[in-house]
Amino acid sequence: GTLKKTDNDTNPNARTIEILQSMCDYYTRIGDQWRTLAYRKGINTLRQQTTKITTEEEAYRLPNIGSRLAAKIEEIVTTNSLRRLDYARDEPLDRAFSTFLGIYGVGNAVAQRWLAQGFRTLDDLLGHADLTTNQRLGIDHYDDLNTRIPRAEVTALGAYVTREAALIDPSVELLIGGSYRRGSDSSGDIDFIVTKKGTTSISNDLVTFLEELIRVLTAKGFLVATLAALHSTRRPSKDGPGSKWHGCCVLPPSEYAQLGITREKPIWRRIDFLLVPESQYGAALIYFTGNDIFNRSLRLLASKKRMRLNQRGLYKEVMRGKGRAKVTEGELVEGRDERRIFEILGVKWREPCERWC
Ligand code: DTP
Repeated sequence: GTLKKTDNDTNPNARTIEILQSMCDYYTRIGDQWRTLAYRKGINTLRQQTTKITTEEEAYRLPNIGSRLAAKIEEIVTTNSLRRLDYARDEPLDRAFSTFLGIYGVGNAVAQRWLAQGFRTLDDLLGHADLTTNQRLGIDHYDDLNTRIPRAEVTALGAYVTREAALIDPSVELLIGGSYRRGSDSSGDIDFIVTKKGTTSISNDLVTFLEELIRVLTAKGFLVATLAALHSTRRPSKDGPGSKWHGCCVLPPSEYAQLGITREKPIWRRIDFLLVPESQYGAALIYFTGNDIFNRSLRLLASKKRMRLNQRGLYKEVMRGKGRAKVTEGELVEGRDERRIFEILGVKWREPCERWC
């Protein structure tokens, strides 16, 4: 049977998960990767339970839940809160830090620097800090860009883009990856994976297609901001220059109405386009479907089999040269076919909706 994540609203452990998630977010903010991972695994276990876990003993018997996490689960159920979280929240610096991390493109280093400079609120930043164009945009649209996108809206945004794309070049294929492909009822952003049959590299016609799509969607008022332009990569990366575009989009008001949503003004949504040659499509699908923990476990599995998995393909490690000139190189085994990559790795196929961990 398929193991599908239960929806947040119907999960008997929803409240426990919500509080543990806040704790997990806190550990992410302070850069504690080990605890972040432990919490995420525990949360994932709780999501799969069909009954409410109320005691420490019950929790401890589940996979990926250790004694300390089990104790916290009982504390949450009996007190409806977690003391540790209340302490973390009461730190004014932590509050400011997490606010700053909510700004698009802002990471630990920038957020820390602003704290050290004495800034505590978004208004402080707007008034004094030396902001990049993107940071300013991230502050101006802070609430929008921190709101998850309901699945129905992702579907509508996707249909809008696909319709325009087909008018430009019907042979180009577009697919929405990320949490949407995993069946999530909401997504943080929209990740379009764009490919064309027969391509073995990011060919000129793929790039020309995307340039034209962006031009048309901008002219129609659908795309409202560019965060990373197609040719902004300073150093050509391995996927070649001009392989991705990041920006913001809004759904036309008439489309909102069709979804049965009335909205004063449209909400800005984050949207990405990634160009992928067909020869790498399978590996790219795996990578951009995630989730990130599932990706990490597949990569670890590959390395145990002396292979390497990245967003371009599955590679076999081969030794070349002799003596001191000996080097390991990757030889492409499979890139095109998602199922084949699972097969070669020797793992059972998992539908996107089964890739939560
Ligand atoms: P969300 O609903 O929050 O958007 P998501 O779509 O899973 O969740 P992203 O849009 O940030 O998350 O990223 C899309 C996919 O890209 C993700 O599911 C897995 C992959 N990915 C992103 N970052 C990493 C990473 N650091 N390691 C491995 N895979 C990653």
